Amino acid sequence: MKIDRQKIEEANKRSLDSHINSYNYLADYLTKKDIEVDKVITKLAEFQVAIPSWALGAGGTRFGRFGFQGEPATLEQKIDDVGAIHALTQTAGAISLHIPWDVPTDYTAIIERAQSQDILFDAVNSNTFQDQKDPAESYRFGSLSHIDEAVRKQAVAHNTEVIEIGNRLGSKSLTVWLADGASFPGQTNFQTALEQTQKSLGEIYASLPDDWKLFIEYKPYEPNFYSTVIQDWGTSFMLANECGEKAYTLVDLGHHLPNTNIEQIVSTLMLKGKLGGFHFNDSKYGDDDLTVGSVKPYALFLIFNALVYGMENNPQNPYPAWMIDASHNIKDPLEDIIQSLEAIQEAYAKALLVDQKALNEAQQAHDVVKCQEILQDAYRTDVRPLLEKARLQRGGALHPLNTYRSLKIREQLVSERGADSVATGL
Ligand code: PSV
Ligand code: MN
Repeated sequence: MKIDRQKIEEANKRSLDSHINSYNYLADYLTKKDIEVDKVITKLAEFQVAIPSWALGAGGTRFGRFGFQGEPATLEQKIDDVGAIHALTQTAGAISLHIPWDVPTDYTAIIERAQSQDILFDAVNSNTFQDQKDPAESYRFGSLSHIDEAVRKQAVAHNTEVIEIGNRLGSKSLTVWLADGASFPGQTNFQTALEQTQKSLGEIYASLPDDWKLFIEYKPYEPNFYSTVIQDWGTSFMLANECGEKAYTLVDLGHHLPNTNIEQIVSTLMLKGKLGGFHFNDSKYGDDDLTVGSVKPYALFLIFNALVYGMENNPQNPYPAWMIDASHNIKDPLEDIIQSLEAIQEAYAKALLVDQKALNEAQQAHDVVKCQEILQDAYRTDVRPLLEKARLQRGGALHPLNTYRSLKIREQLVSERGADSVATGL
């Protein structure tokens, strides 16, 4: 199912006047504050976030899963779902595949399908946290960190295969999220596990094409509940440094213990040129995988403030690969992703409004009150008309969620795919 551009335009017409009024008002207000509104719009229009192939169906918990009607059952359908989100939001121009859930059968057809919907293939993700059918070796007690060489070899070979698959699709990066760890004290030797992991990552790194990047994700707990081998950004950073210059840390917002100062982590990594990838979501307690911005929008803004500063001041850091990594237990997954994209763009837009020069001056003067005022002045601005303008310029919907509903996209998906179609993946 492809969304007809004309239908989006028709829907836009209904709220165009109100958009023009609010945009003109805001643009005037910002211009008087010496903000170059056109530049902000261009940055927003260029900002693209990859959608993970595993987030297009309903997620679940260890207590069960409530399916959502019309889920994409094939890779083709997953690409179409991302295509639909992108047509509306103009912010989701890439898909991130998980192997072996998403191995293409016909590469040419898959590439064409993605291209026709303006979708690129972002980072490919390996999976050594599950055993596949009749595996030669089991990952029950780890993969890249395993004490048994045969298991490590299998896990390394899988990652190498993922790179090959990604290469055929035009991906340029591999993300390794390692679930390895221990569920009980004494279960593993921390030092051995770390050393084996370093060695395995080095072997994967050796088969990385020259123009590829390796993203090393960290997570403090789950599925192991006592320890994980790559538990925090410091461990990831250390491993990335030991691998080489094409290896980077990947920050997933949900992979921090409560109240961690993520914006400071982002700043440190960008200063060191090692922030490679970024996964968006939100949480109240842990890796809750909630809609971006639904619980802590101010924290998201502060993180974006650090990201914007890094993108403007740290040429040593590559442009990060952005991805949403959320799970939708009760919402329509596509609606949830649209909400997340809106929250991301909103936080980004607000961060772009921060008067960096004035902030620096206030910092130099130790004017703590002013520093806070400057940040909050940007945060309190209603930037939605800027987002609308950026979408409009690219042919997207003024109001993606409303348009998704008024065009009855979910209903169409259900009638095409059936009510009981189930997405592969998490
Ligand atoms: C598990 O926490 C997780 O959400 C990681 O964040 C990965 O990025 C993703 O699964 C897919 O492997
Ligand atoms: Mn993640």
